[in-house]
Amino acid sequence: MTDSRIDSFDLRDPSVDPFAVAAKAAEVIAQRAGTTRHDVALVLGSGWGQTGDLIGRTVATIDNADVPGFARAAVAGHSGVIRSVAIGETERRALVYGTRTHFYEGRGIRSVVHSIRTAAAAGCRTIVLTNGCGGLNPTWMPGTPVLIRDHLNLTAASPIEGANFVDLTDLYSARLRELARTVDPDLDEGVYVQFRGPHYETPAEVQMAKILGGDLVGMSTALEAIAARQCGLEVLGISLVTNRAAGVGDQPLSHEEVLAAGHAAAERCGHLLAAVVAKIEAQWGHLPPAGE
Ligand code: 8IG
Repeated sequence: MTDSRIDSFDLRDPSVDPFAVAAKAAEVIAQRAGTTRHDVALVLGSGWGQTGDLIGRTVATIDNADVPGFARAAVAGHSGVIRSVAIGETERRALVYGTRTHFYEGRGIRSVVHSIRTAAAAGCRTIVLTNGCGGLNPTWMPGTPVLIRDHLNLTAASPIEGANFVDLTDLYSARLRELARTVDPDLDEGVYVQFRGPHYETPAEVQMAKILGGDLVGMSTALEAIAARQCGLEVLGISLVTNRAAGVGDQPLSHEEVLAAGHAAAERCGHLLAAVVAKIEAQWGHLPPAGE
């Protein structure tokens, strides 16, 4: 970032360093939340909106619009706020994003991953990426949470700029998937396929995803996970199958169905997220608490 741009937080300006904007965003969040560090971040996707409340007590609610680089919510069912949540009865904090920017919104890929970079700048070591998606496995009823084991990024884009050859071999932490299974042993896992959207797939595209090794189709998480790995965050990805992917069931797809599946699954997903965050926190017991 050049001196003349030091006060510019416009992520679309190529002379602006997106990591500097993330650092500034983390500064604002720290100020509003009254803590210099958050430990774990969560991105709540379609169907996961209510689950944040179960993680702990909300200490601060921050409007996206007040934080450098963040945009307002664009999708119904998402709230445009960031919350700082005290994890259980501990001193540690979770940074909970109630919304995300999708690649299909056309605000640029830096905007898509800004929340991830901000989480890393805020001190987080772990990020839980959730989403609503279509399921290819017909035994996954709408409302079934599935762990992401790996992904296929079909957006033809990357959030990483320049010659940074980031290793994605173990992008979705096997350790965190195991941890999630100690909470909910019935959790299945699968390969998440990110399409650009915003239209859903054709049945032929869903078949293509299946032949390529995919199990879940969505529009968000792969690009965020790549950015998270570049920042050194450990990633847990959890999809909520809100609908059968096009052509897998005999129903047409609708956003209303997505919201209904989210409501139906709220209890299982809320308990899952809260217990996973508590267990992540517990394993850090020997480390200094946030702020030290
Ligand atoms: I919710 O069936 C949700 N998001 N690409 N396909 C894609 N994204 C989705 C779907 C789906 N359902």
